[in-house]
Amino acid sequence: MSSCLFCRIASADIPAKVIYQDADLVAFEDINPQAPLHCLVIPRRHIGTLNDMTPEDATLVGTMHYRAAQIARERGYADGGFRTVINCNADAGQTVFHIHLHLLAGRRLGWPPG
Ligand code: DGP
Repeated sequence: MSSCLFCRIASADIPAKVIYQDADLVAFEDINPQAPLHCLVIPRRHIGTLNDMTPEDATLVGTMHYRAAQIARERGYADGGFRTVINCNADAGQTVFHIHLHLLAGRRLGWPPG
């Protein structure tokens, strides 16, 4: 059994509020939401950080963004706006070392992020 939290969510070994899933990706609600819509889009395949991406992963990471935009649209946030973020390593605030795309929407988001 994987020790990676998000691998275990992807395999349904640990429960999560899943919004979308297919052969490559899973999207689920963040356990500590920072906006009315805050979900995470992850690849099923373990990739630790953006630093671990290979050229073959580029399409997958693009598809993660496409899926996030689709979820935002389905929830009615496409026109008002939304944000996608991937934190990479400690200084950026990454705490779970399985690449994940945050999708945040439903409130006015500040810039720059803290
Ligand atoms: P980051 O700081 O970018 O590594 O974001 C990790 C996010 O993962 C954070 O917003 C909280 C979320 N998270 C951590 N543990 C769990 C969990 O067990 N379930 C769910 N749904 N989200 C989690």
